[in-house]
Amino acid sequence: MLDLTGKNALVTGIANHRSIAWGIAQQLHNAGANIGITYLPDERGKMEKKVADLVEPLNPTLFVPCDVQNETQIQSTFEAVKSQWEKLDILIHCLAFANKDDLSGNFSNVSRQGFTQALEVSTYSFVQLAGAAKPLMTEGGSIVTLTYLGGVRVVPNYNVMGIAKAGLEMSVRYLAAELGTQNIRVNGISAGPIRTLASSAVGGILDMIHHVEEIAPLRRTVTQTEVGNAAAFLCSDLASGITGQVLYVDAGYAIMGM
Ligand code: NAD
Ligand code: 0WE
Repeated sequence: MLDLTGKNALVTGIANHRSIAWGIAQQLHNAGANIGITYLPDERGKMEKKVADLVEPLNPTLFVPCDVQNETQIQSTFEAVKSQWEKLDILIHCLAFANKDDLSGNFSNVSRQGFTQALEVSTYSFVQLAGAAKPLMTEGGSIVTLTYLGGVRVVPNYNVMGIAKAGLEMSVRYLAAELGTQNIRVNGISAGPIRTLASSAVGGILDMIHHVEEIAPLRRTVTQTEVGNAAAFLCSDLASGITGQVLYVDAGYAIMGM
């Protein structure tokens, strides 16, 4: 059975009740994991309050700010893990960012700054968090990141995020090869489009969702809970032989050719 009791799980990327990371955190909690949460802080502390209220039912034993563009915050996040938990078992990387202007129009118009920022926040952060988790996963572990089809095929307007996700999926493989010797598994989940804070800011997301509902074998999109269940599986002993993979949780959409 899927059992995560005794496992310490650090979850990044919760912004609100629609976040994929929220679906994942709930399913890890349901499977018995001890939960730690990181959030992206803002000046007024609004995010801290919002996320704290949301995650309260999961009784998190760690709740720390972590802007992945801030070296100090990444360091203190893993210092907190070390001092309060001693060991880490599960790391969920569930965040991405690109300038809104870079998610429409011609890809070749992307600026150096926009390209760099998208890859720093969405791709490099994964490598960095995995590297920081490595010495704390003393009993082995499981690392999961969230990716999208736009990283392997052209999805109109996904643009620079597609390049970031391609790098992310290749990072899954290089990290899996490196961390495998410590029995740390590294996998990605490629989720179908879901209405979240990030995706709702994208023009035409509802049309994309309706397209998936017509074409996908299951004739629907997926939910945060379904992604959360797949993540819980990948983090459990049921997936002990699986590493370096990208698992599609997309109602089958990506298999279709016509
Ligand atoms: P979301 O807006 O709920 O989550 C994005 C998170 O990224 C937020 O919590 C935000 O605070 C965080 N973030 C942004 N910049 C950050 C920074 N500098 N430091 C720390 N955190 C930062 O949206 P979501 O759709 O749940 O996105 C989560 C992940 O799922 C992303 O990697 C996204 O690419 C991926 N994904 C989303 C979909 C979809 O359709 N929604 C599909 C496939 C994959
Ligand atoms: O990965 C994502 C969302 C990524 C994202 C979204 C935003 C919107 C607001 C990253 N950065 C930002 N920055 C903002 O300012 N998805 C998989 C959802 C998504 O985004 C798209 C999609 C889909 C699907 C963008 C264009 C086309 C399709």
